[in-house]
Amino acid sequence: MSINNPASPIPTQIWPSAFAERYRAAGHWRNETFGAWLRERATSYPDTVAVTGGEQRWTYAELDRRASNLAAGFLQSGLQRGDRVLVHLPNTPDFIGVVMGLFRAGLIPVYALPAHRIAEIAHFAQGSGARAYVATATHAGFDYRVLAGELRSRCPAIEQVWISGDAGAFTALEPLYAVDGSALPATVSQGSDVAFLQISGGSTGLSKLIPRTHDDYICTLRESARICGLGPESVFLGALPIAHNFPMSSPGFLGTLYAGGRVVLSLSPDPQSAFALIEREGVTVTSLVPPLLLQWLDLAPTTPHDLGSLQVIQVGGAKLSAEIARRVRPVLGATLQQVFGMAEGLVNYTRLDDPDDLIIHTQGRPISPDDEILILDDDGHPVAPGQAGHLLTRGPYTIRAYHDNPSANARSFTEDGYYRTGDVVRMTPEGYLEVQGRAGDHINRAGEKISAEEIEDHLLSHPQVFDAAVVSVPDEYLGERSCAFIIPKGDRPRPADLKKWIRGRGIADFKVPDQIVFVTQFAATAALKISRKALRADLRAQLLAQQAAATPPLAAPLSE
Ligand code: AMP
Ligand code: DBH
Repeated sequence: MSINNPASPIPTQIWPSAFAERYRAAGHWRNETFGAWLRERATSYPDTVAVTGGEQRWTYAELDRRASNLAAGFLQSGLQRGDRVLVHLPNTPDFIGVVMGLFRAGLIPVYALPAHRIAEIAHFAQGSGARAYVATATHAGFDYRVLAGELRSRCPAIEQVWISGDAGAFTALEPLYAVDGSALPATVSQGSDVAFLQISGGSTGLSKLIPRTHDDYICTLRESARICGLGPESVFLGALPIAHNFPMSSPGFLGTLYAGGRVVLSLSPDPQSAFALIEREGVTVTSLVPPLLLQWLDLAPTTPHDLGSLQVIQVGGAKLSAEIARRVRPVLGATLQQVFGMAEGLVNYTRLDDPDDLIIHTQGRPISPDDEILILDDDGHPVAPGQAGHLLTRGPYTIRAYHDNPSANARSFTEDGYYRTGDVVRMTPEGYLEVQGRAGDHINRAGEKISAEEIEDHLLSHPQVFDAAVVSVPDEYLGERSCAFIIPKGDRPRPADLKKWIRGRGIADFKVPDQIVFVTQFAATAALKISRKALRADLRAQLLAQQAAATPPLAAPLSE
């Protein structure tokens, strides 16, 4: 085990023994591991294509061999079982090769989105105690080698950097595929070991790290694949970034591989790229966020591509309106499946054979009968049936704790182990959930969650910002967009300069405020003791009222 960063413990995820015994007895946890099931699939159908991306096509046998070789290469470099490795790759076969290689070696991937920049990556590196970073050379106009250089100087604990493509000053990933890993065992892990660290969208402050075990994640993959009807004939298109929990596991690319199907990867989610792949590869299922679905619905009627192979379109990550949901079958010729999930665990699906009413109006019901659901009022009492309240949950694939984060754990989990999702839901008489909104202060921008607090902290470090409050504003296309209210200090910065400056802090582009409104004061702060939460709610309400009245800006605006 690594002694490189003794401050960051090896991740664990522990359920009380009575629960663990129950989940094993019920067959949710079967002591399966990623390394073992990949080997099993590769033995059962070696020549079936597992992964396609760009011009590459890897069979199950090839994926298994590549995973072993990478595992051997990673271990030869000095990494040891339990070490954390940041994975910062777009939708390429390398993503899947690398994570399968890490699993086989008992190394722990830490997932990052291609949109993440140095601020997020350094945070993940420090929080996880990672010793290595794997990235692509360039993607969507961004050079990850520059980021790698900054990361090495900020986080000396990162000893290894592997780059897919032209490695520049770093080590190339490609030669690791040629290391002979045939002597490695299929797995060195137990089902109860942590397989990887997923990241939360960050409802308060910076993203938190989510340790998921082989047992719990394979439980969600297996059941998700069953609920979505996946099998060896299924062809899943990864159009959203596959580091996201949704296209990774609900059932996503991992659930597809678990079911023996084929994964097709698109570097871009835009309909032009995706439609061509659907036709070429005979895609049967894919997962989208609502704004992307809108684009697909817009372009499908005139596309020259044949989309006839599509059977299921899953939509999740943010609330889908019933009006748009209704258009899926007539326009795309596929069954809509709503998916309401979270990287912490709980996933709800509408079932493929549900009546239209449930598919269009609800966000589904939990995967497992052992998913426990509480819907509570503000005082912590169960609401009357059908009323809206705070959703809390625990179950066989919902975590009991974040990695190394006592204060977040104290906030996010009850004493008896329920996860406070932050979502406000109501339950229909059929036991389906309708998402009403949320209690927390994040912005759900097209499925990407942005913490108001994280962005406020960035803004507050600008010399011309006296105070800042970031709120969500309804947006016809994105679902929500972000608006930063700013009280300037001295000369007021230009909104465009402020946006440029905040981008320069090295954060993901989707977190840069969409709108900036300058005000002379926050009216609500007159009460002094008002919480940030109340302040944000107040500013948001003012903005909405003003938009509704279509009158000029707020109480004391300076400019927009
Ligand atoms: P995260 O914890 O970052 O994985 O984000 C999960 C959150 O995304 C949930 O708690 C919800 O707030 C939101 N979410 C996911 N799917 C849906 C959906 N289908 N409808 C509404 N909100 C959703
Ligand atoms: O938004 C999410 O995080 C999400 C949505 C749908 C998720 O994690 C999932 C399904 O598993």
